[in-house]
Amino acid sequence: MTSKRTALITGITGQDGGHMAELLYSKGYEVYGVLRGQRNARRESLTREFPFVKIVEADLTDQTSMINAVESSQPDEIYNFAAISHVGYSFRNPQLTCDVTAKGVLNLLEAVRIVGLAEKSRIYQASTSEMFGGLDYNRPGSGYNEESLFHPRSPYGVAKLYAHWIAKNYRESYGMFVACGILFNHEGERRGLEFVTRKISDAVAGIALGQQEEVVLGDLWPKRDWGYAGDYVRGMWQMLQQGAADDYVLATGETHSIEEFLELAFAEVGIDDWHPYVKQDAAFMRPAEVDILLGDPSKAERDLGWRREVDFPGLVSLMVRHDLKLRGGDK
Ligand code: NAP
Ligand code: F7E
Repeated sequence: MTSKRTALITGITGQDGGHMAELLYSKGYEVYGVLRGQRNARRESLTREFPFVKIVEADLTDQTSMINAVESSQPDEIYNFAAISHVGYSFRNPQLTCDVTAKGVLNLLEAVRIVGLAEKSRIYQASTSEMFGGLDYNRPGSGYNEESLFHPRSPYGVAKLYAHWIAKNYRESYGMFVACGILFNHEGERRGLEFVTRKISDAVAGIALGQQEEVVLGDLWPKRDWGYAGDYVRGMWQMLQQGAADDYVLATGETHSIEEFLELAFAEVGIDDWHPYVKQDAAFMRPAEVDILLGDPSKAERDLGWRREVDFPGLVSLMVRHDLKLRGGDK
């Protein structure tokens, strides 16, 4: 009889943590999730939505707790999603971002070595397109790929670049299976309300239902390569099933502005002109902006057989429909 494969997910209460918990459970894994804080507000929804997840209390910045998390779960696979992940917030809290998003990854890698699981545990590190930087520094051409230059433009991007390189360093130095997924923006029903896509889909639902009058945003011209999170967690899992660890870009190969997102989101509720409903405020602008992100997922498509299923209009539509339902609309 073969025993169940075991996975440890950090960032279990976040967007990708939820999608990955669902995917791994459907594949028959025993799923452990790292929950931080003595009174985490998301504990109740986590246990309600994913009763199968075994919670381990730990914090990425606390080495001892990470050792205990790895020791008690003995994972075959670790998905490291925990991070300060909001770019704007990282400008306001740069040291915390460094402690969690950069040094936290070192704590996890060391925990795996200290517990003696360097050969057993395969690790997924959540790297990001924010490491590339945008047009002025690093022209995307037909899309950034695994060989493109890095030029991060935020404390978040810089912290993730450290995490990316320390992950590669542990792969090269200790032969650990550490795969880095360089993921472009991925969104969906589980996206936090602090990110622009979900902020818009939630507000559009509120406006359509007469529950709010407007939405206040920052810059509308930046472009992002937006995909669906459910498609992307499949690619992350595939990365850990390969013969050797490597780095892969997951992206759609298309880029769209926030204005295009607004256009489609408002059209979904029958509003043709979104301008009267959108205000701008410098509070939502960043000291340095990444103007355009466009990814080239050719390597993942070729080597992993990864394919995304949801396109840009499909993504906007599913998010708006989800938020209409959440806010009590019957559409
Ligand atoms: P998310 O929704 O913001 O979730 C972040 C998670 O990290 C939350 O569960 C949070 O827990 C946890 N966390 C924060 N600080 C922690 C700490 N000190 N110790 C333990 N856990 C901590 O992020 P996501 O969108 O799912 O993204 C997952 C990962 O992929 C992140 O590392 C992100 O930077 C990266 N990434 C995301 C995208 C994207 O478009 N979504 C693209 C590229 C890379 P609490 O609930 O306790 O706050
Ligand atoms: O911003 C602009 C903002 O915060 C997208 C994270 O998952 O993806 C995400 O980072 C764009 C930026 O995502 C508002 O200035 C305008 O140009 O939704 P976002 P992000 O910064 O691209 C990458 C790949 C990650 O790795 C990150 O973890 O939208 N924008 N107005 C706004 N952004 C927000 N949040 N709120 C606004 O009101």
